Amino acid sequence: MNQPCFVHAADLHLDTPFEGVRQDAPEMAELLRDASLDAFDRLVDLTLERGAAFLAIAGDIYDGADRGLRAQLRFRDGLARLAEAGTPTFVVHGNHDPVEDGWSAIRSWPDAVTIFSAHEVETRRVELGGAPFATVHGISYPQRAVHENLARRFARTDDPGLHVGVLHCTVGHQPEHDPYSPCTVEDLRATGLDYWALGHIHRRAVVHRHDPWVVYSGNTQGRSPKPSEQGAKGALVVPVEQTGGRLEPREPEFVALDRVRFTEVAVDTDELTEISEVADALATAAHDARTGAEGRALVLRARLTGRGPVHRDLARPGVVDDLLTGLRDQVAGGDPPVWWDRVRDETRPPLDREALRARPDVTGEVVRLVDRLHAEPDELARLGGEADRILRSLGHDVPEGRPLADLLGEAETRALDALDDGAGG
Ligand SMILES: [Mn+2]
Repeated sequence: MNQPCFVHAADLHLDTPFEGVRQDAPEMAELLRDASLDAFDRLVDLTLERGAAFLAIAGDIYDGADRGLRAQLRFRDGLARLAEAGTPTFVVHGNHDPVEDGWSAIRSWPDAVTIFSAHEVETRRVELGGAPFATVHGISYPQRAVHENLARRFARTDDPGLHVGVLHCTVGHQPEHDPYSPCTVEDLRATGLDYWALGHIHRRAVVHRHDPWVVYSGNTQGRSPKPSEQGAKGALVVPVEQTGGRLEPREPEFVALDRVRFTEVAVDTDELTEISEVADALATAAHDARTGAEGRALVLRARLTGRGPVHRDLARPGVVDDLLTGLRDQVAGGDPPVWWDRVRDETRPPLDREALRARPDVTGEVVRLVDRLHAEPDELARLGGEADRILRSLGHDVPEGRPLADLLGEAETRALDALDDGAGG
């Protein structure tokens, strides 16, 4: 028998239009058109395979308030499939699909489906094997912009079992997302609930462990090549254990459900002397990304960093575009498809230390200090020991087995990069 568990997902964004992926990759465009819906079907499969007690979906089911019919029917069919197996689903709406702004083609849902209202927090009880298992609490967004701290409306009831909150909200400072329904971990803890199944932030994160668990499952399918949409996307299976007569959630298990994966690779060009080596390094990175994606289609972005001789070549007109075209040709016709979205050149000119040393400013001071330390190994060793002590006291790992002179060189490069005002060759 499976361990008792429930499934937490959010931000399905069904029928998402996938901004930022261009028209000139027809195979990829076709895959992307169905990717969010396929990920949802896989979510239903996962819930059934694990024999989960219920599925909680924390908002942004649809990408836009107009909610395409195709997405609505697919969603209903999936929840009906769960209902037939006796598995309840709990759904809240978020800022992308608020209750009052949206058009709903579906007027009746199976009994096992709860779409939480936008008026007040509602609670539903779930049984497992005839015994009380959980109470699920939730509230939807009435309209897009919700500035009220909805977490404050939740409170644990006397019902036995696990108490799970389903909410679309912003915990703490989240610069990449609109701060809808802002709250703190303390607000969530004060409710007395055991697990917060949250949505809105697309990057998966366990914000707080135990009493309560505060967790963003992230979205089920990446939507664009930007950072919060990169990497594996899917849902969380949350195991539940009985300890001392009490049911408690355990560390959630992530299961990837995405069909198309957005990945960024970074290539450091410091040691490269020719453009052909840059192309080779990118091809290798693509190969590795493909292996890591386990049979999924890939949308790739590359970032070129470092200060090497190829900087000058990359800066010539048309070179980066040609590099991109060459990469696209290499992966054309692959199955599963791979699409290079962009190559960004962030390389900088090699540093001219002689010129920098002569400068009267902080940049010059950094170079002179590094030279002094290289000339005085005892002083360097003393500083190295001091740095180790500070790192340890802050709970950081101390790099081992690397000569201090190497570390000093790296520190200099970082400092000079940070101070860079166009200095260099
Ligand atoms: Mn969302």
